[in-house]
This record gives sequence, structure tokens and C-alpha cells, in this order.
Amino acid sequence: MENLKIGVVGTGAIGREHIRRLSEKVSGCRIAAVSDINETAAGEVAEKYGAEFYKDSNELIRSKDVDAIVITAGDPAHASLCIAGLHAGKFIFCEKPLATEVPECEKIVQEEQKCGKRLLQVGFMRRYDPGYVEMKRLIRNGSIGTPLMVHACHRNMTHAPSMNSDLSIRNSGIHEIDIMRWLLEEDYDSCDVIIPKHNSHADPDMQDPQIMRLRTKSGVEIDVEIAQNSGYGYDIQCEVVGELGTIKLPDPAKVDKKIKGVHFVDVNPDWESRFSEAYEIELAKWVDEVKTGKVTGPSAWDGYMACLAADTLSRSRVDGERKKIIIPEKPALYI
Ligand code: ISE
Repeated sequence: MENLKIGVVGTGAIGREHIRRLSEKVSGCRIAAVSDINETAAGEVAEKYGAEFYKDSNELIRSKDVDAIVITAGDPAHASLCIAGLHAGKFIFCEKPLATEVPECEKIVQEEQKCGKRLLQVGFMRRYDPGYVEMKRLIRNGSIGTPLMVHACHRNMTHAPSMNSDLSIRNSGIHEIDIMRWLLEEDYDSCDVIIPKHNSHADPDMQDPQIMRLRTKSGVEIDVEIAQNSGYGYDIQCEVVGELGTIKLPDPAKVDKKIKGVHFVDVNPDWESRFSEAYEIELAKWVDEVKTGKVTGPSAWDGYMACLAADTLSRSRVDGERKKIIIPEKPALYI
């Protein structure tokens, strides 16, 4: 089958990483077109990969030379680009979050239903990480009995200047919200946020760290520490405690060293290195599935559910109250 012609909207850090992966690691596709509000950056990427540069991202989305779209633009641009992609009837891979606001997610889900089939996949790459995949297998086969609790942490080394208390939940925490729902195969019932002592390395007006607490419909209690200033590296931990046992997320294999009287293992510096395998598996599978005409990865509904929980957590962070997460009925397209 011919190479899938991919158009990428957004050539910032994650966009360039995806373009590199799709060009060098994933077979069966090529980067046909790129666009970005930073035209110089997009022009350079276009030249490097022999792709067409589009000044107007909507023109790229509609182009007959583009079969499928990858959206890696800034978070606030996701919703309108997804809707343009759906109107063009194209397969879309949209980086997380699906959108920044709940009504935008609702609109995307409505538009996709009008298309009559699933066209959109959200970039929740952790679902492809071999460690989480094995944890899900063990939960499913009953190895730890009924899950009761999850303890997790999500620590970034330092944060970009644009990071703030709200984005800590909506941009970082959203991965946790999605992966716990996927692991436990349950929707959420309620949530709140606990604010520990302030890390003096964070901006004075930024709440860092934070502890997100989510309770599933069946009563599983989840606590996740979200930190933007660990000071030592990028660290993702997850332990699921069940009635019969407990399972912990492994870090990707790293050599255990004993040198000059010190016993140590390196810590991952950042999320690109921690999840590089997951990103690669995710994109390879997406390309294969788009070519068969049926995508099965994280759906627009999953993106909506994650945004809804993130939004409820953010409101709870502001007023300190535990809140119900009100889940609408799931449309047939997503069952
Ligand atoms: C970033 O946007 C990501 O998506 C990373 O996976 C996450 O760990 C980080 O906290 C986010 O800021």
C-alpha cells in the first residue's frame, strides 16, 4: 500500500519529535506537509523532510495531498483544528489534551458522531508504555484481586515559564487522569486537590506540588502527586494495591551501577526519554490502523472524559471542595 501522506500542524518540540519518529522509525508513511504559526520554524522542518510548507493550517487540513493530520500545535488551538479535520473527513491524531475546555470537547464529540465513524485519536501515549500495558494485563487477569487503591506520582524536573497551578492539572495531570481510567476500566465519581507545603523553587503564585485525588465509581481511591520542580529528574511512579497483591510500574530498563563505592541507577531527565518507546509504538500503530480505515487508540470520548475530570479537579483546587464528576451518557460510536 502507498505511504500514508501526513500533514503536521505544529512544529514545536513535540511536533518535531513526532515528525522525526514518523520519518525515521515508523514505516508506511511520510511527512507530506507542515504548518505552524512560527513560519520560520515550519519552513525549516519542511525543507529538512522534503514536505510542503503551508502558511494556512486549514488549507493543509483540506489539501488533497494530505491523507491524515497530526495536531501538535499549542493546546488552545487543538479544538478548532480537530473540528476542521473532522469537517475534511480525515483521520486525526491530536496530542493531549484534546482541548482545553469541556464545551470544546463536547463539540468535537458531536462533530465526530456526524462523521459516522471514529476518525480521531488522542495522544495519550502512556497506554502504549510496556510497563502500564503489563500492569493492565495483571489487573485484568485477576493477579492482584480487586483493585482498592492507586498511589502515583508525576514529577517534572523543572517547568516551562508558561506552567501554572491550573496547567499542572490540565497539561501534566491529564496523563494520570487518563491512564488510571484506562488501567481500572472505570469512570470517576468524585475528586479533590490537596495542597502541600510550597516548593520554594516554584513561582510564588504557583501551587507546586499538588496532590490530585480521584475516586472511581466502584470506590477505588487514587492519589497522584503532581510536581513541577523535583530538582532531580523526571519521575513517574504508579502502584496499584489490590485485595491479593500489589503491582508497581517499572522504569524502562537502566543499568544498575556500582562505581567507586557508589551504587546507583540514572534517573530519566525528561518525558521524551522516559516515554520514547511508548511514542514510537503509539505512532506506528496509528499509521497501520489509519491505513486499514479503523482506529482503536484513545478516542475523542476519552479525551473528553479526561478534560472533564481535569476541569472538575481545577475547580476543586480553587475552592477546596470535593466535587462530583458528572459523566454524560456515552454515545454508541464510543462503545
Ligand atoms: C508535558 O506536556 C507532557 O505531556 C509530559 O508527558 C508530561 O509529563 C509533562 O508534565 C507535561 O508538561
